[in-house]
Amino acid sequence: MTSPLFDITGKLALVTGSSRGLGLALATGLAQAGAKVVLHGRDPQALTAASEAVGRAGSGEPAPTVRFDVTDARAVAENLAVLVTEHGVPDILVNNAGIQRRAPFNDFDAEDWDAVIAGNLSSAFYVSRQITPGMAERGSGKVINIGSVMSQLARQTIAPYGASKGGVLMLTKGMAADLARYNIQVNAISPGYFKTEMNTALVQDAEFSGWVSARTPAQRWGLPEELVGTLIFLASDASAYVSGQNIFVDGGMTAIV
Ligand code: GCO
Repeated sequence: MTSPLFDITGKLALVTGSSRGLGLALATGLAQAGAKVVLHGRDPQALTAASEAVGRAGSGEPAPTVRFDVTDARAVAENLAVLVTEHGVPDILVNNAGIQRRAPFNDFDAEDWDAVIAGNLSSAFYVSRQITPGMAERGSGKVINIGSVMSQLARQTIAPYGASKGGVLMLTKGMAADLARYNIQVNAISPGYFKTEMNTALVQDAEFSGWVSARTPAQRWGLPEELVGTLIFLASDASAYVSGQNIFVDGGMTAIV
């Protein structure tokens, strides 16, 4: 018997970057919990497949989709205005969209930096800024920003990514500071190492995969569906007095040296 505190039946959710990877797993979990999930992506084929898969996981009907570049503030504003007109103001916003670029620091150029900051940090600002005023007007809302163990840790070749994910945690706290008074809770989930497309090269690298298992107390990569429980907590009334917080879902990685 699930406590009604965790009930998100009928809630409207928007998950950015949900045509594949962690975003698709998060969207599927919300649909399985009874939410009406709007999917977002840029690849029309991936989005169509995701719409059908999430539909099967939830209501049976293909999930609604929106397609725009989260790094283009105007496109975000225009497309989310249409979403709100068609579906209403989301109850749950998951800022998941993000990219990864890996290179030694001295090999990054301004374009790489700008792309990673825009894709991982500015995108969360652009999308939230279009949705939270409507949440404030309604007097309720849940924003979950997706951080990373790299919000707190660093490793070679991903300095821009870590900077962007560190910014996501401080954006989370800043949004919580301004929005909690409107009964909008803003929190973050920070995944550890998960087997997703973004990490395919790492999973296939036996040495790196061995390092992940040795560095993680759970001694394994995470499975995308293992993020869903934390998401439902932060997306439901169970977290009504939780704001500005970050939860690492990382098999214990950030708890140890
Ligand atoms: C990397 C990985 C990591 C993790 C992600 C977990 O290159 O080390 O992409 O960044 O997958 O950050 O949250």
